[in-house]
Amino acid sequence: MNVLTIAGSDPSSGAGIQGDIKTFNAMGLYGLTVITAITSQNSSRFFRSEPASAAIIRSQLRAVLSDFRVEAIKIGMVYNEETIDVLRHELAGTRIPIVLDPVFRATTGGTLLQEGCFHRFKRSLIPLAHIITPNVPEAEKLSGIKIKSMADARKAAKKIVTMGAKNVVIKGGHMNARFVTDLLLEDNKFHSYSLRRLSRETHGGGCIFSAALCGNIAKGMSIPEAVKEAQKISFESIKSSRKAGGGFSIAVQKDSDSVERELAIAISEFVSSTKAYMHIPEVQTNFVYSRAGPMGLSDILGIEGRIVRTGHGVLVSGSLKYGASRHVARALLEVSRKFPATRSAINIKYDKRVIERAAAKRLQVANYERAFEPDAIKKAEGMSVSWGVKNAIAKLKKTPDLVYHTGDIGKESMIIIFGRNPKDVLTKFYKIT
Ligand code: PXL
Repeated sequence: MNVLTIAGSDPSSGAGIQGDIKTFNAMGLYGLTVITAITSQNSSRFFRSEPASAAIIRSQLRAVLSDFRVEAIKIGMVYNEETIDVLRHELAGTRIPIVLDPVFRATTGGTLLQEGCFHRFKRSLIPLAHIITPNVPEAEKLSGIKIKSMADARKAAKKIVTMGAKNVVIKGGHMNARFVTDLLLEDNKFHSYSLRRLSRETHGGGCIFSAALCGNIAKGMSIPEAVKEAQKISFESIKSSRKAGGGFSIAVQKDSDSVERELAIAISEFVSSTKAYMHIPEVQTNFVYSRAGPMGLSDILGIEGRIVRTGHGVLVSGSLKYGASRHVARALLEVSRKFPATRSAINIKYDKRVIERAAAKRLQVANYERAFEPDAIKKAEGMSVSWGVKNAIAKLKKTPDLVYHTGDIGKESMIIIFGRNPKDVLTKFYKIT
């Protein structure tokens, strides 16, 4: 899954482009970049910055957007008028959700947005934002409201929405309280999320929040869920910040759960494959990956939703959750009971040629007949797959690569591909399709 950050270069690698790439990487996302400016700073001082020209910014944007499918965009440092105009011009009307991080000053004091273009920033960029992520001083500057309480923050959030941002989250890090409370205004409803305050000031924490939010939106989370998870990610990275230089500690992104990362990477590869759409069944596709030694469905990560066919393409509808898949996960659970190294699976449309190719490539193929399924099993919700797969693999000595059935009245025929991990499953998918 691809995401794009449009931001400034930070040579200390805590914030800006470099920080965002690290955040995206840690989340299992592929991060594209458009550099708007080069700053010169370290962990204690901000020296200077130079903007990139409008022409090279425009060209970078067109280069990435004409080639990669981008699921979400983050905008950070824009610095000057020319950049604002290019972004406005190139991104107006895009359907890609934009997370706008209104950064005006660096942690170490440098200017990230020239004073003279504040109004242009408001007028041109805020209306592009699917969500805008100011901290308290930024929200005060945008709204003109002094924020001393949650009531003030609510007023400021409402004011910012009237400027054209669809949603707004005001980060509570700069308010003095034992807890940091982020306030979200989504669809006219307020939500707040609190975490214990950490007693350290870091460089990069704000960038991690907006990049993680962008990544979560790309993964299909709802706005409230994406904000809550982004708060957790930035909390964890501030907690594990390191004093890499002589000044501020630098926030360190913690790798997401490797099960989640590997599955997210494989799903994005699958949906980018030009032939995926031909193999999506009527009931659509799920792709699952289990923790080692699963005890039940809650140990199996899958898409809460499906990979769906859209004409000659596919897209992921829904985000990754443990326990989200019932059908493919139950099949995997059955196989992993007997063959514990098998931890991932995907279901695809039944096609006789696929089975023949799998056999020709000497893959281990097993099948069952749904017509032979006992009535008691048919009646018990969700038991059919377990029964079928268990029967199909009962006599196998080697772990199955594919299990299929040819359907029954009202039951679509189906192939499930199994593997050690999502990459292994994809390799088999390519081999046989
Ligand atoms: O965190 C805001 C930010 C964004 N972009 C760049 C920065 C900073 C903070 O220092 O340097 C380039």
